[in-house]
Amino acid sequence: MRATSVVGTAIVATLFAAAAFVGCSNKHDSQGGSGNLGASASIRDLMKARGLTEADVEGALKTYVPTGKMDEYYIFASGGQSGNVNVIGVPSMRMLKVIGVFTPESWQGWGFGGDSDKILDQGNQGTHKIRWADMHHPNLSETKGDYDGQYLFVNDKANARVAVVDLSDFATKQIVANPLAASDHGGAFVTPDTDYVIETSQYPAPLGREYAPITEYKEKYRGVAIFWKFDRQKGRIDPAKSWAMELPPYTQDLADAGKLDSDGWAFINSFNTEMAVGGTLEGKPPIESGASQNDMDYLHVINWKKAEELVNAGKTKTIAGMRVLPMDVSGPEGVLTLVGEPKSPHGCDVTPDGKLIVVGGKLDTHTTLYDFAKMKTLIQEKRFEGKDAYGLPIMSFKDAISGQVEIGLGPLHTVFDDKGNGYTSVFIESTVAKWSYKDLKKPVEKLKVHYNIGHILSAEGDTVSPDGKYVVAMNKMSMDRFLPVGPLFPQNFQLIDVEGEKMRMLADMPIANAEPHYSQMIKADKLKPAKVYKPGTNATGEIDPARAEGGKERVERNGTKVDVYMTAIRSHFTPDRIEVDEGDDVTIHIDNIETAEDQTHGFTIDMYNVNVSLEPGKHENISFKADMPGTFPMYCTEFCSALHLEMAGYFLVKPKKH
Ligand code: K7E
Ligand code: CUA
Repeated sequence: MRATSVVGTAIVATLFAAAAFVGCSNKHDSQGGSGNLGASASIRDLMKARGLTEADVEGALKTYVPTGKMDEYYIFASGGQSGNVNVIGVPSMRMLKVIGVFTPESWQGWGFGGDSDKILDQGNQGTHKIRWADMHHPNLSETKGDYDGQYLFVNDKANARVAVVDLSDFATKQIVANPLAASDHGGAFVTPDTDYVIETSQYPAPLGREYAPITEYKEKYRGVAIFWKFDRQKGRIDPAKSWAMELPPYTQDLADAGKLDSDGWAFINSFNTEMAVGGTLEGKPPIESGASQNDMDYLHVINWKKAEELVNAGKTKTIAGMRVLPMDVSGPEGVLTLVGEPKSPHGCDVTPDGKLIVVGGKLDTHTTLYDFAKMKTLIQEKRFEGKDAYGLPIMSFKDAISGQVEIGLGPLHTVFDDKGNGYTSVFIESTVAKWSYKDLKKPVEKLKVHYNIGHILSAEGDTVSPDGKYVVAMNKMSMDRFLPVGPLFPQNFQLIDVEGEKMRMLADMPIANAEPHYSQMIKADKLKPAKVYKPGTNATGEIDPARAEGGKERVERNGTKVDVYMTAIRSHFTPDRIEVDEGDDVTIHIDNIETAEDQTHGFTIDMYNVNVSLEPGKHENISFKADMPGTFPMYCTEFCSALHLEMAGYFLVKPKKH
């Protein structure tokens, strides 16, 4: 149970005083609100009636954002298996948007016949058209180690892909498909100036996704880290300038880029250095137990600046079209070095000063703090205690760390505030542990969460200058927190106030569409989203050469190819009738020619699986074969005006004579 803090009591006391002063009456509540509570309801009566404690009222006061006021922060949350990004306001914990990324999202018309299909197709793997993702780690673009509010990068663990979201319109602009690995996890982490977006594999497999029997695991299976080069001018990843590093077939897990002192370096932890491959049907132990034999797994310490030089010097081999720096180069060159980490680690988080790497051990009760300066010296002086099976040098664990902090049962991820504190999610205990990475003592405080916290995030937490203020516990379970909705429960984000001496639980937010993994929180005033598009803007952000303009609408026919140039404006489409022959290849080039903000139209052709969202100025190219003869209404799917229902027309497909 929560104790009421001194701060909380003070706030509530002030509130009561204020209520007494105005008599807490609703004399001018004609705008609604608490009208039905009666003119004489005092705050205390209200609390009593609703069964609220003073701590509850404090939480409400600290998170309520009245109509007309805005939140202070955005959260960009992984949408887990939904494959899309959830955008949430803080402190209100209100959902602001779902950004369609890897998965069709029909309100935005993401993946229903318009140009977004081409972006989704960039993420196809092999012969498979992939339309879902297991999104884990969103990362905001950085300049000098601070979020700059320009781009968001996300990874797909299930199909090894990375996407680029442009925060000028909150829309996905690019998906890159990893050509080397079939799954990833350590991504999408950015370097301090967003030169690179790092994506590291999870489950080892032959690079380039070749077949190799599982009995050849040690020889042929590999891990990999891709350094996707980001072209800030274009706002796109440049695959041609990207490269990769071959890693041993240990199951690489989380990663983080160094900053400040450790800029130019990256860190990836791993589990299953036993290289267990399962075989439960043949009576062998499952991967889960085989992977927990050794006392130590390996943290991979990568000097990516130097790796980049070696890549540019041509020390690579090419696999599946990508330059790959092999281990027999990176090991001896001091570019890839290992150091032990306690059993089955999970989180890997660099402190804001870049001096320490905090690793949480799922099966250990500690977080371990690796000292970057010590490791750098060990690598420079080639002071190693041995080599692994792949010839990679191993540093002594004792010499590489500055200490360990006894956290509790199942520490996973750690985030930071502005005062030198780390906040670690403790999975098995279901707590947030607050401790100081300056003095490495036991946690000063633990706060219960409900339940099974996975990731944790803090305000501007991955920057060189975190804000403190808020931490959010991202809980896997929500038993007894929300109205029951059947056996699949929502997940639970819990907003925690970390400004004062003690952590205070402020609010719960059910996440109804996914199991989120990581999220980041950015100060809202760093973003400058557009309110309307420049006329003719397509899904890639360019002015489309095929844009339709008012007065120039037309239908062009060339054999069986039909191009329709169409505009949408309250409350009609021009043209509003299209007649084609069965089998024609139809492209509708459609523009919303509105210029006023929030005047969105939608466009669908019934039964043709076509739906696009046309925000003001937006252009879409919709291509399909008119393979189904008949009479199909087409209409605007957004209630845009009083005559919205009249914003309609017909798409007629004349049957072929057989
Ligand atoms: Cu769920 Cu970051 Cu993929 Cu931990 S990971 S919880
Ligand atoms: Cu346009 Cu409804």
